[in-house]
Parts: sequence; structure tokens; C-alpha cells
Amino acid sequence: MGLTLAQKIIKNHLLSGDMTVGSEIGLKIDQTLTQDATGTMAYLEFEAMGVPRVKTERSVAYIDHNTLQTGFENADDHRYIQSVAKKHGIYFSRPGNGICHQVHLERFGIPGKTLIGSDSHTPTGGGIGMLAMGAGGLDVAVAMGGGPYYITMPKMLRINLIGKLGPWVSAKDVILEVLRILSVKGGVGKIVEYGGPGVATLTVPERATITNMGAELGATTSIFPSDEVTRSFLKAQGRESDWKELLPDDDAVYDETITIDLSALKPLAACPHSPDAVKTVDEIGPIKVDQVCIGSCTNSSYLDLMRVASILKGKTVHPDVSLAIAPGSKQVYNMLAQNGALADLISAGARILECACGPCIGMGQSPNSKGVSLRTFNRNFEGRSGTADAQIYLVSPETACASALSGVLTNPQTLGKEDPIALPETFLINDNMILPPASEEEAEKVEILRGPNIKEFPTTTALPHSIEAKALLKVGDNITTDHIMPAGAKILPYRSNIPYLSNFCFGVCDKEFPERCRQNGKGIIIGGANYGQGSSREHAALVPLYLGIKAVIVKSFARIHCANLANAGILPLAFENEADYDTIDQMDELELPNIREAIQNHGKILVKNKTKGTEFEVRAVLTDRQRNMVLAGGLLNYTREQN
Ligand code: MIC
Ligand code: SF4
Repeated sequence: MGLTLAQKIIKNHLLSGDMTVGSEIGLKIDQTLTQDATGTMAYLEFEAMGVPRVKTERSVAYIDHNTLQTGFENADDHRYIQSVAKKHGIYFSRPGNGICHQVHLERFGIPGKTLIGSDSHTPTGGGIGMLAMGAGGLDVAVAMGGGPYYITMPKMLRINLIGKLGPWVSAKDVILEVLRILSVKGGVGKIVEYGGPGVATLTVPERATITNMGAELGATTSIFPSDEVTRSFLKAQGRESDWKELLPDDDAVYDETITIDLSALKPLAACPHSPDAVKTVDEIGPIKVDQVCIGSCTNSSYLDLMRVASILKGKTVHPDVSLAIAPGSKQVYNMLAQNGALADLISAGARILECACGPCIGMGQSPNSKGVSLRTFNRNFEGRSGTADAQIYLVSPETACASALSGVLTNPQTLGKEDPIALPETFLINDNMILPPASEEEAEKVEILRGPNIKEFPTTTALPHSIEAKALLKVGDNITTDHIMPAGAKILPYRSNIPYLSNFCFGVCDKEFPERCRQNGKGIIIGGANYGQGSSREHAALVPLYLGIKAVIVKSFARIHCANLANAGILPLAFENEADYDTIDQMDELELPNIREAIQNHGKILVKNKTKGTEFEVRAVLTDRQRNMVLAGGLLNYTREQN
């Protein structure tokens, strides 16, 4: 039986397990990346492991999220990461050099290699034929130390692309169509593999837009083949020697296949507040727009911004619209500056932001009250923009520009003839903002610079024999990590200060939650389906841990968050019978008797609702390895026990 593209890479990197769908496999990781908002924690964890030098082929630390520097905290954390990187063999991409996923694709990604990153959009690397996955910081730290990365062997979902994109329809519309078909939980437990004749019509940056936003499907990752298009991209990046062809076998077997005709696609938009609430731009109609933001790791490539510049050239942004543009990398920014496109953006009235995540994670540019903001980003979760009642729509750069000019949501197909935009034969290559690590001899002398923002890590204890605690919070379906542990300009600077962060836990849903936790000392969270979708931030586990959360009982989990809970020693449990969710009320007194024994022996897990006098069964969403980890009180304790 032939292999799919992803199965080939998995086979070449398999360290443990067999490739049976649903069983745990351990993978050798070739490359890692971190960004600063998750990186400080990841490097503290790496330091705690005591490994002097990373064992990967390439590890890169990016600074791209926390670049506002409204106080000393971020600059201190950046300095810490820079010094750790220098000492431990990690390349350091300085603030200003760009968004991790964009820069990694340009300068480091290699077809056929494995990459994990402490950021959920790491699958951007799938655009170049990498097996690239988002992970919690602790898992990235373990991979840097040479340890395997564990995932559940996913099913293979093929998306067969036929036809060719029509004028004014672009890669963003392709992934929005996939989200419309599959929903934000449609990719859970699957790798999405793109194939078919339509693949050759898409450039690498377009492919990367699609794999990037595949994160919103809940997929383990998404991947494109590495073909001649990939070769010319790498050649233009001066890295042709990194190219190799990578295709699925002709007789590869997929668990599921979906066909999308690129020629039939129309400009689409994801409506508030979910990336899968997709409609055509025409269906939504000409709603008034207050803000347009272009950028993020989804749509900030050279190709995207050249398209934007060609639309804006010689025109002026509508008087009621604020247009912000953040180029994805210094390479993109510099090329736009050199060829004059930047002047077209400035002259049209765009507010140019630095090459960073910026408004995508609520770092500035929060919209006005009830404001409608069109964004080329990948997430429109409630409150993420920093304005609680803002209405965020996710659109392509083409739709964003057409609307910025007209002041209302506008189908770009009304703009007339589209200028042809091609990828350059050579990109501008200047890696002067990427600092290589110190040599092994020099490394010993490098001093780690720690600022006062770095606070103690919450401690964990072994799983007790039974748990008795109240259901301190009950939430519904599709709870995101932005609900659990919000980000944004006011909170993000404190990513290495768990006690401070804890004041904001679940702030979007229930501001009293942290106080309830403090009063009760311990608790259980009840949730619906796809709990923990979105970001890879392990803070969404570490903060509840700090607040005394012992278990999370839900209908189903998102992959990375579930792993983060287990790493933190919090029990991830799922209802055996989803209807039991309805029998629990917030503040009910719950008991999990003999839970330790049940986890150890794969026994039945019974939950007694002492308030209601009922009981129901749940199952642990844990592999055997994770069972041992949770018994020990999390991955760090478990690793200490093993050594
Ligand atoms: C995001 O897009 O939500 C983030 C911010 O990049 C996160 C990482 C984080 O929370 O620091 C992600 O996608 O993993
Ligand atoms: Fe940054 Fe936004 Fe991409 Fe997350 S999704 S890495 S915040 S640009």
C-alpha cells in the first residue's frame, strides 16, 4: 500500500509506536521555533532540563508578538530569550525581523523535515512540504533537548484541488472554503494533505496561507507536496540546495477526500466570531466598515502586499476607514521599500506597522466600540481584537483593499482588471537580523539575563487518590484559549508571570472566575465540544493549574490544549455520554473517587454529583505515557522521576 506525503515524513521520523491511526507515535524533530509570547516559558523549561546545547538540526527563537514594549517587561523577556539562545545553540531572530512563520518559511523551512513550534500556526511550514506542527512550550523544550514529540497518529484527509483561481479570488478564499466545509473541529485528529492538478497553480506563499489557517480546522497539520513551484521559491530565497521533491505515492490511501474546484470559488469572509462562520462577500452585503487590517502570518507575504499596493496605488482610503498594514517580514518590507510599493501604501493613507503580529493578537489597533473590522488574519474570536463588542470579519487582502477604498464590504471582483503579480526571481536576502548562537567554547561565558518579570513556575503534585471539588465554571462549545487565557496589549507582557496572569483567566466569559478559584482553593471546569481550540499557549493550562483546577470535563478537546493540560498535570476527561453535560450546574459539588487507581489501571472513571445525587462516567483523554505523567503531577515531575 502506498503512502501519503505526511505518512512518508512520519515514517522517516518515527522513534516510537506504529503508524496505526489513533495510537501514540513519537517523532524525531529536526527543527523547532519559538516566539516570544510562549518562548520565555519554553526556555525556562528548557533551562530546567539542564541540556547545554540544543540537539535539533535548527532551532530559532523569534521575537514578534510582544513588540509594543509598554513597560520594561517585554524588553526584559526579549533580552532573556536572546541570551538563552546565544548560550544554548539557538538562532535568534531580532524584533523587527518579522513574524516567526513568515521568516521561517523564507529562511529556514526545508521540505521533508519535521518542525514543531510553540505557536499553533507552525503548520505554515506545510506550504513548503514540511511536517510542521504547533505544540506547547514544554513539548518544544523537550524536542530541543533531543526528545521525541508525541502525537496521536492522525487520519489522512486529502483535499483535491482542481481548476485555477479566477481573478480577485485568492488563497485566503481557498482556506475559508475549507473551513466552511469542515468547521473549526473538522480537522481534529487529521492531517490535511493538498493534492491534485490545482496545486501546481498555487505559489508557495499561497500554499502557506492555506496551511497556516488549517490550524483553525483543529487539524494536526496541513501539507502541500514539494514540487517545481517549491524549488523555484527556494531558489529565489538562495536555498535551492534545500529543495527535494516530495510527493505522495500514486496508490496512497486517504481516509477521506474532498474536491475543491478553484475556478468556482468566490471571495469569502468569516463572520464574527468564528473562522468557520463563512459566507460569500456578496451574501453578507455592503456592511459599513470602520477598520481594515492587513498582515499577520496568514497574509503578509511579498505577493500579498504587492497585490495590496497595486490596488491602492493612486487612490485614497475611505474617510471613515482606518487602514493598518503590517508586512510579514523585514524581507517583504525592504523589498516593498526598494521597488516603490511602500510609497503607494503610504500615499493611499495606510498606517504602516512594524513587521510583527500586532493587531492580530490585540497588540494595538483595537477597533472602535461595536466597530466592524475586516482583517486578513486567521482568527476572529470574541474579544481577541481588544474591543469586546467589535465585529471582526476575516477576508483576503483583495477584499480588504476593495473595502478600505469603498468604506463598505466590497467584492474585489468589482475592481476591474487585475494586475498580474509574480513572485520575484530572487528575494532580497539579508539575514543581518538573525543572530547565530555562540560557539560551544564561547557558550560557557554567556550570561543569562533575567528580568524581574520572570516569576515562579506553578508547582504540581502527584495525582491524589480521589478528587472532591466544585464545578467552578461551566462553559459551552468551541471555547478558545483566548477565552481561557486572553492575550492583548494589557496582558501579553506578563506571559512569564503566572500569578499576575491568573487575574484574567476566563475574563471574557466570567470575570469572577479567578476569585471563585481563590475562595474554593480547588475546582473542576465543565466544557462542551472542541474545548481549548486556537492557540498553543500553555498558559491556558498553567494558569488554571495555579488557580487550583484539578480536572477539566468536556465533550471533546482540541489537540494542543489537551496535551498542555496533561503536561501540566491537570486531568483531561471527556463525558462517556455527552448528555450528562446537561445534568451539571456551575458550583455543583463533584467527587471523583479512586481516580488515581482508575487512571493507573485504565479503570472506569466515575463522577459523583453530590449536589444532584447523580453519577456519570467519563474517560481520560490520555495515552499510556500521559497517564504516567498525570499520575506524577505533570511532565516536569515525570521527567524528574525518570532520571
Ligand atoms: C495566536 O495566534 O493565538 C498566538 C498568539 O500566536 C498563539 C500563541 C500565543 O498565545 O502566544 C498561537 O497561535 O499559538
Ligand atoms: Fe502572530 Fe497572529 Fe500569526 Fe498568532 S496568528 S503567530 S498572533 S500573526
